[in-house]
Amino acid sequence: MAEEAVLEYLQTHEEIVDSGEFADSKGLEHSDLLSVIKSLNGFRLVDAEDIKREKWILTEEGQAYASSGSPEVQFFLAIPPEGISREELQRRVDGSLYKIGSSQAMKNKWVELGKLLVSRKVESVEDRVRELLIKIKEGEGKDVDLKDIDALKKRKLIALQTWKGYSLRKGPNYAPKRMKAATDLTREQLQKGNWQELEFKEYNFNALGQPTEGGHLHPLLKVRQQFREIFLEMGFEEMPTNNFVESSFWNFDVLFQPQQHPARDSHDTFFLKVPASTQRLPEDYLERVKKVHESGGYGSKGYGYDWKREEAEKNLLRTHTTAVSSRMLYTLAQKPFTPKRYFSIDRVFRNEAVDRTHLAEFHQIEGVVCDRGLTLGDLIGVLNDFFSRLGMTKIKFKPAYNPYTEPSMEIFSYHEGFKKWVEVGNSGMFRPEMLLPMGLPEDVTVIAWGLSLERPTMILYGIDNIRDLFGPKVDLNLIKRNPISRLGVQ
Ligand code: FB9
Repeated sequence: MAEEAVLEYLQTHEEIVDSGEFADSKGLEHSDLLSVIKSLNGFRLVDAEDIKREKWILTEEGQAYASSGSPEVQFFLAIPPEGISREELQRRVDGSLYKIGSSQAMKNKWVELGKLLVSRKVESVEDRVRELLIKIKEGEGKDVDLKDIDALKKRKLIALQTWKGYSLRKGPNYAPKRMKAATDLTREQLQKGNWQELEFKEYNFNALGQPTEGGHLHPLLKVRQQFREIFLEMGFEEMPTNNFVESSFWNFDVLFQPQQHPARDSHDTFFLKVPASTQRLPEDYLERVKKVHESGGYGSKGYGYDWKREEAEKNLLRTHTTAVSSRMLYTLAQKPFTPKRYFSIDRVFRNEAVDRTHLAEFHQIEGVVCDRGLTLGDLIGVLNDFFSRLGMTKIKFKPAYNPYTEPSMEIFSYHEGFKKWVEVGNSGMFRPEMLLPMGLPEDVTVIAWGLSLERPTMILYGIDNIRDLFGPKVDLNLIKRNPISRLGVQ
C-alpha cells in the first residue's frame, strides 16, 4: 500500500517534497511510510533526504491555561475592586491555582497581599499568556518573540516537538514496482526462460547459520552429577531422598536432638499445617528414643526432660538430609550388620533470613560411612580423599559442635583463587545415643559429613546472587550459555 503509493507517485512526479504531507494526502500513517522509505532507500529504489522540523506544542498545563485563562488572571478576577479577605479568597480559588496565580500576579504587580486583605493594584489586566498559548496552538509559534517562548518554556506550558521525515526522488534502482528479488533458480524459470529477467538476491556470506537449539542442563544439576560420580567412584550408594516432608522424629529426635533445641523452633523450621502430624512411627524404637532423651542409657546421662510424643509427631520440611541418613541407618540395623557407604544430594528447607547467597532452601550433600571401629582418623582420611577429588588438596579441620555428632569438625579448604581459607563443610561421628537405640551393634561407628551444592556451583560459575542460580527469576540464557565448569580443575 504505502510502497505502491510512493513508487507510483514518483513515476509521474520528480519528487515527494515532504513525507508527512504525502502521508496525509494518501491517508497513510507517517510511521508506516517511514519504514517503507527506509527499505526503498536501502535497495536504492529511491534517494531519501532527511527533513527535521521543530515546533512548539502546548503541554497539558498549557492547554488548560489556553482554554480557561492563566492562573494569575483567574486569581486577579476573583478579587473584587474593594478587595477581599485571604480566607474568603482561598475559599473561592482552589489550592494550586491560588498558589501559582497569587505568586504570578504579585510578580506582575497586579495585586497586594496584606495579612488579612488582598487587594488589586491595577484596574484591569490582559491575559497575554493565554493569547500567546492560543497563537502557538494555532501553529504561529514562529511569530512569537523568543523572550516570551523562554518564559512559557520555563513555566512548562510549552515543549519543543521534533518531527522527522524525508523528501525523496527516484533512486538508481527505481522501478514503478519493486521486483521481489528471487532467492532460488527454479526448474520452471529455466524451462520458461524467464530467469533472464529476474533479479536475484545477493548472497550474504556473512549470514550466520541458524543456531542449533537443544536441551540445556542447569548448572546445579551439572555439579550435582559431578558430586554423584565422585561418591560412586568412592563406592557410595545413593540414598532415596524423594520425601521433602519428614516427621520431627526422624529429622530431630532419632538424632538425639533435644525437643527444646532452638533449631526445632518454627523460626528455623517449616512445620506443616496439613497433615500436621504423623501417625506412623516404629513404637518399640520410639520408646528407646524417648528413654535415651529422658534418662540416657548406653553410658549417656540423657537430657533429663519429659520427652513428648506429640512433638516428635510434628510434620515438617526436612531441615537436612541427615533425616534420610537416620532412616537408612535404622533400616540397616534391622538386619545382620554389613558395612555401608551412603550419600545423598537433595533439597532441604530452613526457615531462615534470606539474602544474596541464602534462600529458605538449599541442596545438601551428605556422605555417611558405617562400619565397625571407625575413628576420627577414618573421617579425616575419607574427607581428604573426597575433597581432593574436588581439587581441594589443602584442607584443615576445626573443632565444632553438632547436636548429633561428637566429635564434630568444620572443614576448611585453602582457595588458591581467593587466596584465603574457605569453609567447605561440616562433619562428625554420630553419637551412641543416636546409633545404639537403632539397634546397631555396639562396636559399629558412623562417620558423616555435609556441604551444600549451591556454594561450590556459585563459585565455579562465578554467580554471586543465588537468585541468578535458583528460583523463578533465573535468566534462562544463563542456563543455555553457561561455560563447562568442572570441579577439580582449579
Ligand atoms: O558448602 C559449604 N561451603 C562450600 C562447599 C564447597 C565449596 O567448593 C568451592 C569450589 C570451591 C565452597 C564452599 N558450606 C556448608 C560451608 C558454608 O558455605 C556455610 O556458610 C553454609 N553451609 C550450609 C548450611 O547453612 C545453613 C554449607 C551448608 C551445610 C553445612 C553443614 C552441613 C551441610 C551443608 C552438614 C553436615 C553434617 C555434619 C555432620 C554429619 C552429617 C552432616
